[in-house]
Formats: sequence, structure tokens, C-alpha cells
Amino acid sequence: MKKKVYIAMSADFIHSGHINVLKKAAELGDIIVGLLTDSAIASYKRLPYLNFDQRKEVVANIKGVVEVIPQGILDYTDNLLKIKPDYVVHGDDWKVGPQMKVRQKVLNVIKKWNGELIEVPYTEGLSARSLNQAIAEVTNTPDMRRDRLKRLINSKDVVRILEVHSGLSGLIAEKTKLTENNVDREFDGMWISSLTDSTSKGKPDTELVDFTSRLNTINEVLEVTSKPIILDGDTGGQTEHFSYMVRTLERLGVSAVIIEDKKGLKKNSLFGTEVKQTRSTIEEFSEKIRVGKRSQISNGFMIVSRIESLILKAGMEDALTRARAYIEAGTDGIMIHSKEKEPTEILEFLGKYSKFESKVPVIVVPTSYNSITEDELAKAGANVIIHANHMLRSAYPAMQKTAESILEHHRSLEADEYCMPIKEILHLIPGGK
Ligand code: SPV
Ligand code: MG
Repeated sequence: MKKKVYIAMSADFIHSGHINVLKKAAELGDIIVGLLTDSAIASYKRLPYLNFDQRKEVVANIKGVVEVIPQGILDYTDNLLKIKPDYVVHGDDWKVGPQMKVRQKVLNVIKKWNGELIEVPYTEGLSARSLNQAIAEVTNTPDMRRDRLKRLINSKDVVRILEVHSGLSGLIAEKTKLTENNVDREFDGMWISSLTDSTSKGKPDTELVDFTSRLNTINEVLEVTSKPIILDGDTGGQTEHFSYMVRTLERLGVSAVIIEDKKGLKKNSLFGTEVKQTRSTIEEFSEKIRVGKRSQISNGFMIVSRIESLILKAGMEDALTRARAYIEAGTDGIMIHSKEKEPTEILEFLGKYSKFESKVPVIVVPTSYNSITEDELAKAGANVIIHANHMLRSAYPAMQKTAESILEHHRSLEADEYCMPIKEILHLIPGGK
């Protein structure tokens, strides 16, 4: 009988380094690939471009591979115990760095049946960065981008979204990264806020900036980024118009639209009860959701219902009743909003919501109650967290200071401290030379 060889891989793209490892494994016996699931990969780095089934299709057709099974976490133990392979094969790069612990655990487990770890010299000289860039470009189709938000929600504890209002702020959401305890942290997607889209045009957040103009901003962001986009769709407009909005957005590759249960002249929620805001009845809003869902043609697009009950002091029961009704109407998600300084009412909502029999993902926007962390909100049941206006709010004070400084000093020298150097701005965006 042929020996059993186990290899764990992500296989978002296959290069000669992988083939080296696979060739070595094929010499040893039948290869069983433990293909990391989306959530296993998302637990330490960005979601793969290709989904599990697409990656499986590629791997299953590689010479020597007899079986592909899912590996749901980074730790190999469960699969190793199931298969009891004679060999585990891996590149020797994991002897140092973040994967050292995983490697040690593999050694401890396979020792029990005298399994052997075979390490293949790591293929130097391949630029994961340039491969990444290339694959990002070929996989950035509207369909793939659109479906990514649902994949993220299904594979991450919490999806982290940043507000953008232009191509440039989009690039910041796209590229800002850091590594913490060997885990890459970055934003999963972008929120095109009505507040900041309007404000950056010098207009009030009252649906005065019309959909055609909003589409310009969306296109600007789409053109230079690859992450999923959630659009703040305000009230969604007239029910009869909402279906066009849905179709247009899904065609462009936007992942979700969030509409709020208000009508008439919309005002920003953070005004709370200071201004007159008119709510839609449950029936009216449910009908809008149903119309939107009927016009949708793709599976991946999401129509999210935003509940304004807490903002408008209509009470917790009202918020929960509306959540039930909107789920019944077919919504793909609930956004619950609050403008309280403390997260108490949001946590109460999430606690009660968690007992619902029929649930959809929940989105929260911790602008006023921002002492609570993403992890705490996730633990309470939030699936998506939107940092809704911070790019514009941080840019504006710097611009204001610069303008004042030039007036005060009759020259711009003193404003230099608020500005990035000319050299840097010239190189900020590649391809300008
Ligand atoms: C926005 O960002 O435009 C929103 C969220 O709708 S809020 O401003 O908090 O209402
Ligand atoms: Mg808004």
C-alpha cells in the first residue's frame, strides 16, 4: 500500500515553490491536501482571493493529489489524527517565525505513529508581493468583489470597515496594515458614508447629493481599490426607485446597501431627536426591502435594514419588533444604530437579538460609543463594525489649520508642519512619473 502524505496549504495561487513541495510529496506516496478554509486563513491574514471551492478545484487536479479535505484551523492536529499520515511535507521556512509553534505541534502529534516531517528547502526569489498584486488585479471583477463581503462575514469573527469618500481615502482603507502577534490587521472593506460624501462636497447630509453624484464617488473608489464596498443608501429613495439602485450597485460590484427606516427629508441620525425625522411604518419599509430583494439578480449582494428606533427614542421593543419584521421581509442584515455615549443600549439589543430564532448578520456603527473595542462588540454578537466618518473628520482639521496658518503668516512656510512633503505626495500614487 502506498504511504500517506499530508500537506496543508492555502493555494490562493500556486507557484513553483508549491510545486517543489508537491513533487517531493508525490515521491513519498499519495498526497492528501488539507486545504485551509477561508476562516482558517482569515484568522491570521487577508481572506484569499479565491473561495474554498475555486481553490479546491485547482489543488484536486495537481499530479499526486488523491484527496483534498478542509483544514478549518491553522493547527493540523485534528486532520493528522484522522489521517495518521506517514509523512507531513512543508517548506523549511516555518522553522523560524510565526509558524514555529504549529510545526512543533505537528512533530509532537505524528511522533505517536512514527510519522515523519519532511522539509523542502524554501524557494527563494519568488515575490509574494508581486504575485499578490497580479492576482489582486485578475480577481478584481465586479462579481468577485461583490461576493467578498458575505465570504468575510462567514469566515471572520468580525468584519472591520472604514469610511471612505474619495479615491485617496479608499487607498488608505485598502493599504493600511499592521502586524500584531503574528496576525495581520487591516480593514476588510469600505463604507461610503452619506455624511462624509455630502460633507466633502460641501453639502448637508439630507439626500441632497443625488444618486448620480454618489455613483461618481463609488466609481472613483472602485477604480483604485479591491476591497468590498458597503454603500450608505440613506432611505433608499422612493420604493419604485430603489430597485434601480439595487441593480446598479450589484452591477458595479458594490457588496451591500444599507437603507434606513425613515422617509421624507432625511437628516443625519446623530442629530437624534433634535430635528424632525419621519419614520417609515414597518409595512412601508418591509415593502421596500421586498421590492429590493425581488429586483436583485446576484446571490452575493446584500440589502441591509437600518433600524432608527434607538436614535429616535422609540424604545428597545420597537427596535426588536422592527428587526423581526425586516428579517421576515427578507433583509440580508440588520444595522442597529445608537448615538448614546455608552454602548449600553446596543449591548442590550445584541443580547436580546441573539435569542432570535431567525437571525441575519448585525452591523453596528460605534461613533458616539467608541470606547468599546471591536472584540467586545464581536463578543456581544456584532458581525460587522463600521468606523463611519473618521477619514474625513481627521482630514478636515489639518486643512483648516493650514488655511489659518497661511492667512496668519502671509506665507505657507509655517503650514509645512501640517503638510506632507512635496516629495512624498509626488510618490504617493504610483505611475505619476
Ligand atoms: C453616515 O456615515 O452617513 C451614516 C452613519 O449614516 S451616521 O452618520 O452615524 O448616521
Ligand atoms: Mg448616512
